[in-house]
Formats: sequence, C-alpha cells, structure tokens
Amino acid sequence: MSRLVVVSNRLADPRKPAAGGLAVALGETLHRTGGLWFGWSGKIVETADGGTPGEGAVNEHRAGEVKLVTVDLCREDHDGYYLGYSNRVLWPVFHYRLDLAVFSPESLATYQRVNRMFARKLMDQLKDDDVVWVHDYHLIPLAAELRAMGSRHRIGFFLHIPLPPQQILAAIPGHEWFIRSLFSYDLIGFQSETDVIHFERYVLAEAGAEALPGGRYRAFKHTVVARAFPIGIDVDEFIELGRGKESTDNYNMLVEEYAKRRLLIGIDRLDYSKGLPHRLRAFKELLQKYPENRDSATLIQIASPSREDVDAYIDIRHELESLCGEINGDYGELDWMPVRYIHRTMARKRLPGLCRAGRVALITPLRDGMNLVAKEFVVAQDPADPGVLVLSRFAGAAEQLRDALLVNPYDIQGTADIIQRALRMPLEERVMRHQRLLATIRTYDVHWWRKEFLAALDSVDVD
Ligand code: GDG
Repeated sequence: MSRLVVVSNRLADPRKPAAGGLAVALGETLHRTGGLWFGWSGKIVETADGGTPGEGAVNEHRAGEVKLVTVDLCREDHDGYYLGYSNRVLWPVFHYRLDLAVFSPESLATYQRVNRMFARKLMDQLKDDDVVWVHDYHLIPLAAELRAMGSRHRIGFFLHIPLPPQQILAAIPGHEWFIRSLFSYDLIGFQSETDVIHFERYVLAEAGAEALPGGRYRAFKHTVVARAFPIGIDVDEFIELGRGKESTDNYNMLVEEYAKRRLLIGIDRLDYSKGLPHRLRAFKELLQKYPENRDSATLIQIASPSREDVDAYIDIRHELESLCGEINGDYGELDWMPVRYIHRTMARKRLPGLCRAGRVALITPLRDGMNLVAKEFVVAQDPADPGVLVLSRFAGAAEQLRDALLVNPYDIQGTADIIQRALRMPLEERVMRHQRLLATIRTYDVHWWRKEFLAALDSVDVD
C-alpha cells in the first residue's frame, strides 16, 4: 500500500480529537500507511531574526506512526502568501466577492514563491510510490511546482471552498497560471456539483480543454479528473462529544435558562462569507413581522474570531456589533435580550450541547464550500424532539440536505418567513425531516469522503 502524503496549510496532531474533522478523517489513513503530513508550521520568523524570503527552516515531529513535517515562513512570505494572495485574493474571489479582492503582482509572486519553496522541501521527503493529497486554496500551484522538479507521483487536490463561475475566475489578473496549475493534478475534488459545472465551463472556455468521458478533462498535454466529493463529519465522534460532561452541562444550563423562550443558534467563524449581517437583519424582521416572538425568540450567535489582520474582517466585526446593539436596543426588555452575540471561540467539547438546545439553527452563508456546522447541528439533535435546520441554498451542504428549510439569505423578508415556519413546525414534520437529514449525513460522513477521494485517486489513469 502506498504511503499517503497530505499537504495542507496548517497541520494538527491527528491523535487529538480537538484537532478537528480533517485531522480525524485523514489521521486514520496517515496512521495506517505510516504517512507524512506536510505544511506551514504556523511560525513567522521576523527578518531581523534571520527570516529570508523564499526560505524556511524545516521541523520534523512524530505523532505515533505519522511523520509531521512543517516549514517556517519569514514575515514577508507569510504576509504575501497567506494574508495577501490566499486571503485577500483567492478567498474573496472564490466566495464571489470581487469587490473585496485586493490584487497585487507582489502578493501573487510571493504566493508562487512560497509554493515553490514548499514543493522543494516536500520533494526532499517524497518516496517514489507516495500518493500526495493537497488541500485547499493556499496550495493550488503546488503540483505544478512538484512536476517542474520531476515529480511523477499521483497527486490529488481538494478544494474546500467554492469554485465561482468562469467570469468571476477570469477577473483574477493573470489567471492563466491558475488553470495551468490545475492541470498538473491527476484528480481535483470539489464540494458540490455546482463547483464541478463551474470548473468545466471555465476550462473549456479559457483553456480550450477537451471534455472526455468519466469526468476527465484534457489540456496542456495532461488529463485531470474533476468530481464532487462533498465533505462530511465524523458522526460518531460528534455524538460521543455530545455525551460528554461539558456538553451535557452546557445543554442543561441552556434548557433551564431558556425554558420559557425559543432558542435559535448560529455558530460560525466571523467571516463575511457566512452572511451574519443578513442573518441578523432577517432575525430583526422576524421580531418586527411576527410580534409573538418578542420577549421569546433569542438568537445565540457564536462568531469565533478569524483572520483579524485582514481589513475586511475588521469591517464585518464592526457591522455586526452595531447590528446587535440596534436589535437589542430596539426590542430588548429588562429580562430579555433578543441577541446574545459572543465573539469568542467556544470549546469544541461544549458545541454539541449548544446545538442540541437550539430549536432552530440559522446556517445562512452567502456562499460556503460545504458548511460543517449544518451537519453537526443535525447530528446533535434529540431524534424524538429535534430542532429545525434553516440552511442557505448557497452552502454546498444544500445540495445534500434537501430536507432542511432552504433560504436565499439575501432575501431578508423571505428568510424571516422561513424562520417563523421553522419555529412553528409541528413535531411530526420535524422528526421526519431530521430522520432523512441524519441518514444522509451518516451515509456521506467524513470517512466516506476520504475513502471515495483516495479510491478515485488510486484509479485515475496517470498520463
Ligand atoms: C472551510 C470551508 C467547508 C465554529 N465555531 C467554533 C468552532 N467551529 C467549528 C465548527 C465546524 C468548523 O469550525 C467550521 O467548519 P465550516 O465548514 O462551517 O467552515 P470553515 O471554517 O469556513 O471551513 C467550508 C470546510 O472548510 C470543510 O471542508 O465546509 O465551506 O469554508 O466544525 O463546529 N469550533 C469551536 N469553537 C467555535 O466557536 N471549537
């Protein structure tokens, strides 16, 4: 069996459950194949302390059978590669936000330089029959750089975020490098069928690619397979977490505190793609249009801090704070605040309890690759008395979770109406929808995702 080599921007110790879904999912195969996990160490070296552009110290650790290899970045490389190109260009553009993109030739050059450096350091580690799985938008050119250094490995790529339509991608100055990079992979995985359609239109129109049977595309003398592999969660792990003390304590506290209220929840990284201001406006509309919810409906919104050194994230934080203040000021009573906004990360062990206490979850991103919170919410519910999932039609998860109440988050009135429907949904309908959602989430869990992707990578005809 070939050794699995995973490459992602950040690593986690796959032995620790708190490491999160991806680590748990990949940990199993990494462990079984004596695998290697490669990425940035998270360490930034200042120039004054010897940080050199295009160079970084390599660190090696072991986590059981798994070898963890990380590379430090100098300040200049970090700023251009991570803050600059990854999070000021690729993240906004891939979430359809050309208005927020800050294009600069310097950050592109740094992004490419860091990917070249990663490829060089990774090449030193690779054995001939390794299978390489690259993750996410930080590392799109990695395969092209590896190929330029003579790599003939099977290399797969999974994009965790959406792929926008051709006309949006084509707005990235010099986007041709991007298409060429994609054709250095053997397999490209997307979250949804919509993303695959966008990929097809893009490569046919912009690269003159030829579409072949079996989801294969040929251009630049290379064939790549493109398919959707919707990512799932580790269902049993989340259920187990829900049985733990932290989660049950959290659940009991919330049930007692909100015994006479209707609890709605939102759990997100504080990111402009997650549609938080739109969600709050819809909640305000709910209170306005359906007065029965006053003195009752309470939205707990966890917005965990994220990328705070990127301007757009500071702006959205201010907008949210102001909206929460406005709603609480307009509708709050001495003994009831409609919105409880928490701008902190909640311990993972407590999350299932919060999810289970929610009668309704508002998962209303303007655009999202998948959205795992939607799946976690469903799994955390009491099957005999489950809460209702209100889900944006623009989350990748909407392609799978058809039994959620789907909304257009831009439609504030329409979303408020659907939230009202969710709050009033009879038990029988809630149970039926929940059963179907849970069955889908169980079938297409994170282990299914990993196995499907790796089996597909194993079976592609390599040129
Ligand atoms: C990217 C794509 C895609 C959230 N708040 C807290 C917390 N979380 C956890 C959730 C969930 C995870 O973080 C977030 O996952 P999402 O899928 O919702 O979103 P992104 O971080 O944007 O992830 C996304 C994903 O990659 C996987 O492919 O689905 O579309 O954007 O597990 O529970 N965890 C803790 N405290 C919090 O306050 N501990």
